[in-house]
Amino acid sequence: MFQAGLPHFAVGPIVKGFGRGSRELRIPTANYPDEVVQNLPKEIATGVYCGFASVNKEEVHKMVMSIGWNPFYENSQKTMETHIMHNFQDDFYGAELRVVMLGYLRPEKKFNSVDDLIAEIRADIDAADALLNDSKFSVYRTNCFFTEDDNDQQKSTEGVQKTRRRGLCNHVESCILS
Ligand code: ADP
Ligand code: RBF
Ligand code: MG
Repeated sequence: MFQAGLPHFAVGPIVKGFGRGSRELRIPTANYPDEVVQNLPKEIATGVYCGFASVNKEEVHKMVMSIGWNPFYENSQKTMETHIMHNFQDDFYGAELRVVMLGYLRPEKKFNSVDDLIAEIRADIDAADALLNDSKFSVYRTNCFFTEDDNDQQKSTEGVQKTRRRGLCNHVESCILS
């Protein structure tokens, strides 16, 4: 459960993938562009993670994330895709996705059928749902990383000091800031 490199914060825009998440699996995943994936520190292993996420600095939700080559589909490109545990009315391609990865759930697997893949992802979601209720994680859910404007933080020394005093914000890595 405890994994090198965690907690890990990432920020970036949501791009189009293969469109399989919603269509075939009924589990949509918001994909990061290659620049964010390439920016991951080496100690972040491929596999399935859980944590919190927000879209355009709105509400913070639980999330599960898959990092890797999706062995079931034999992708040639490494992806970093987040399923946000919330029912959204519409797509939000191009929006800013913020995530904090807090727990490592398992390595990526190759399954015999789509149904087996779906069942495993459903189990990941249930495990994440329970795990993230732990009070030790609430500090991340309410962290200023999800609410404060990075440009303001960079421009204003006072802002930087304020966020540092509250902690955690200075851990931001893997960022593509607009
Ligand atoms: P793609 O292959 O383009 O990533 P998906 O089928 O995985 O397509 O669908 C992902 C898209 O669905 C996201 O980019 C986002 O716009 C939308 N979406 C809607 N609800 C969710 C959700 N709960 N979690 C993640 N993405 C969602
Ligand atoms: N793909 C795999 O090939 N093997 C996996 O073990 C795997 N685990 C996943 C776990 C989660 C929580 C999520 C959201 C996705 C996972 N995927 C896995 C990726 C899945 O194949 C991918 O979301 C679809 O291909 C749509 O892009
Ligand atoms: Mg996707």
